[in-house]
Amino acid sequence: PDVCVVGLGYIGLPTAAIVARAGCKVRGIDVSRHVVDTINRGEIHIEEVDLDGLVQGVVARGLLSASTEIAPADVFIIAVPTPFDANHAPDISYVLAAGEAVASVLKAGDTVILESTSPVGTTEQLRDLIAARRPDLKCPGLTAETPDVSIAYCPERVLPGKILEELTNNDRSIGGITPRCARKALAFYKRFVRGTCVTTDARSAEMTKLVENAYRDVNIAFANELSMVADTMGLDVWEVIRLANRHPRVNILTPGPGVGGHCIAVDPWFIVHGAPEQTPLIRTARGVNDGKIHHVIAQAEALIAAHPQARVACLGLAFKANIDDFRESPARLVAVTLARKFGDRIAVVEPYAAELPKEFDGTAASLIDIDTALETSDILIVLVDHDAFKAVPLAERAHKLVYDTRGIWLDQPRASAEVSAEPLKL
Ligand code: SAJ
Repeated sequence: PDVCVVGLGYIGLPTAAIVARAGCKVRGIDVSRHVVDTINRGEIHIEEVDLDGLVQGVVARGLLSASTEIAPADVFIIAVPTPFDANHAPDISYVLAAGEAVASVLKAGDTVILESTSPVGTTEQLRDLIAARRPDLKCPGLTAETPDVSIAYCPERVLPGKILEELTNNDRSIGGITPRCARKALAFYKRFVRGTCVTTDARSAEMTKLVENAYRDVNIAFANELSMVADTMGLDVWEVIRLANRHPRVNILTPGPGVGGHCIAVDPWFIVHGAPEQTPLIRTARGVNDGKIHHVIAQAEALIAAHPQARVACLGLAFKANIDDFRESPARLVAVTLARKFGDRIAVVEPYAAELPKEFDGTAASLIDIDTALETSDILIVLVDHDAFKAVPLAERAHKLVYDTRGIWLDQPRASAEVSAEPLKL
């Protein structure tokens, strides 16, 4: 089939490239002229392992092209953002705008698949929109007769940094507006997915995606809460978790400076918004994870203030290890807050950055490499568990004061790891 992917971001572009590699002719649509031009040159506008070579190859073979204009196809995949507003209410306007565009070129026999993380009921809203725009087409769930088009929800569940691998190997949930829609979408995904594709209804598939990320958020919140309890009690949280995880049915996740990224800190709100009375746990977990950022800032500030002559290196800006994505990153928030408060005493080490992000403008903080940090800094604040940081041997940091929010240096002498501040109450 000819395929049209609407939205060429972190999900849409890798998906378009993989579908093209499977031999389909793919047209990618994006509102950004820059994105479209970049892809048509065989280049990419986002960083993801191995994506550059893949895109270059499928563009060169004429299998993938990009455009700002929608055109007829047999299968449409919608992969546009679903942000939330100031009240944590989901904003599905990009999905509906994409639906409008798709509706304008839809024909009998086509399949429309929504991949964007969406509140429960969005796929039905998409169907209603298509039905309203195209009264000439019979839409699924609205007619007793065989519908003209199929509409399904199939969430992506790939991990940034492993997108191409996970796009192919992960299992997929495919939720049809009707079982027939699910089977149509299933036949399409089977072309390029090696994992098991499980069919269900659209609403269950929508909820499944939200539940996966809320599950992770709640479990990270448990680890983060433990880390704050351990600070208060003067315990080493890493030791406690290591021992507890020896229990066959316990698997506590890793504390950190808070939860970043574009999914885990966002998607739980879609559930809370849909059922505010029933979600005290999910809401509280969000609060714990956001609160952890402020706990780390306060602990770091106290440590730095207690050593007025010390020079400080913040290790990492990315939202997690070994990627160059600094958006929605607790590490970045911690580092910029310290830079604003302590000025030129603060340096930042981020091997994935060529320069400090904009919000550091006006601060006296500098970007240095890890070797310089080890030579010139007295205090090291570990904010990201990049492999490059993990690899620093004890001999090079034993004499430093270390605040290790990620637990990457468990051999660090305890005395120097202690934060001299009073533990914080949140
Ligand atoms: N984190 C911790 N401790 C942990 C695990 C993670 O502090 O033990 C932090 C990370 O440092 C990061 C944040 O949580 O700041 C999220 O990182 P992540 O690696 O857990 O997840 P993401 O946001 O990169 O990708 C998630 C994945 N969802 C799940 O694992 C349930 C991915 O499969 C989804 O496709 C993706 O969200 C998405 O697009 O929804």
